[in-house]
Amino acid sequence: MIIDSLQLYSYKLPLKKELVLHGHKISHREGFILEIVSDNGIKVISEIAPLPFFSQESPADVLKEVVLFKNKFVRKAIPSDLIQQLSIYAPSVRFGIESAFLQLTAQSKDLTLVDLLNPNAKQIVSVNALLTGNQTEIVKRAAQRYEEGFRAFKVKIGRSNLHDEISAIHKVREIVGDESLIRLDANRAFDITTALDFYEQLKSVNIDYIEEPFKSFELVQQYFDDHHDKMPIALDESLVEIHPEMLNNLFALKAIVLKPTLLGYTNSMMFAKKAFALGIQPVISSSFETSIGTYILASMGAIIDSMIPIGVDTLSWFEDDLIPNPITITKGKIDLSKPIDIISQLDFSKLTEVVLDNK
Ligand code: OSB
Ligand code: MG
Repeated sequence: MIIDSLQLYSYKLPLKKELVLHGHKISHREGFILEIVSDNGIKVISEIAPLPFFSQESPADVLKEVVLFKNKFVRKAIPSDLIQQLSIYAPSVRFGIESAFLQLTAQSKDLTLVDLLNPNAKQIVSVNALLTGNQTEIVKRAAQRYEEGFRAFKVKIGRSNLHDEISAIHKVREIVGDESLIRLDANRAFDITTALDFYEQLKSVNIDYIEEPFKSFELVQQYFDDHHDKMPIALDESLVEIHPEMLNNLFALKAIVLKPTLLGYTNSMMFAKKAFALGIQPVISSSFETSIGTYILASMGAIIDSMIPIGVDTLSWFEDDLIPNPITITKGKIDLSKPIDIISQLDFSKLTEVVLDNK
C-alpha cells in the first residue's frame, strides 16, 4: 500500500461549559483532522489534537511533524518498520497517523477497526459518566446520568473542601446503588497521608479506584513500598513518564488510564497488553477529542475489553461537533455494531485546510 495524498485540516469548536485543565480555563477545543487517501482509493480520517496543559507538543509542532511525515512517506513505499520510525513523533501525531493506517488496513479488507484487531470483541462499550463541578452539581449530575442508564461514574476530587467532597461521594453511592462503579480522580492533588485519610472515610463506599492520588510518581513508588494494599490506585498522568515494561514493578496497581492522544495508539495498546498480563485493568480515556477521535477511542475500548467502562463522557462538553450525527452514548454505552460512516458525514464547513507544502 502507498499513500497517494495527505491533507490536514484544523478545527476550533465551542464547548458548552468552560473546561479547567490543570487550573487553566478553555472555552474552545482546537485540533486537527488528518485525511489520507491510499493508492487503492481508500480514504480515511483521524484526529490529532494535543491537549493544552497536558500535551508537550504545540499545534506548530504538529504541523512540522505532519510535513515531515508527508515528505518521508507520501507516494513512497511504506517501510515495514513504520511504527518504529514514528517513535520520534509526538504522541498526538502518532495517535493520528497510527489510527489512520489501521483504518486503511481494516477498510482494504472491508472490516471495521474492531473486527480487524479483535474479531471476538463485543461491539457495545460501557462508558463512565464524568462528574465535575461543586458538590451540588456532582450529586445532581450523578442522578441525571444514573437515570440515563450509566452504571459507572468518575468523580473529580481534591479540588475543594475534602469533608464536602467525601459527603458528596457518599451521596453519589446512595444515588447510583451498590451495582455501579465509582471511580475517583485526584489529578495528583494529595500527599500520601492525605490520600489515605480521604480514602479511610470512604471505606463503606466501595471505590473502584483512585486515579493519580499523589503529587508525583515518586510518591506512587513510595506508596507501593510502604502501604500498597491500603487503597486501590490507578495511574494516568504518570504513564507519560514511564514505559509499559515498568508496570512489572507496579503490579499492585488496580488500573491504568490510557489516553491515546497523550501516549500514542501503539504505545497505549502495549500498556494495555502488559496490564492484562499483570492483572491490572486498562481503561481507555479521552483527551477531549471530537467524535472523530472518540470513535477510535471507543474502538480501542471494544478491542481491549468492552466490559471495562471507558472515559469518553467528555463528548458532552462539546457545543458543536465535526459530524452532524456525533457518536452517541445511549444508556451509558456506545454501540459500534452498526457501521458508522464518519467520513461521508464530515462537515467541511467547520474545517480549515492547512497548506503543508513549502514548509
Ligand atoms: O484527569 O483523567 C483526567 C480528560 C482530559 C485530561 C485529563 C483527564 C480527562 C478525563 C477524561 O477525565 C474523562 C474520563 O477519563 O472519564
Ligand atoms: Mg485522570
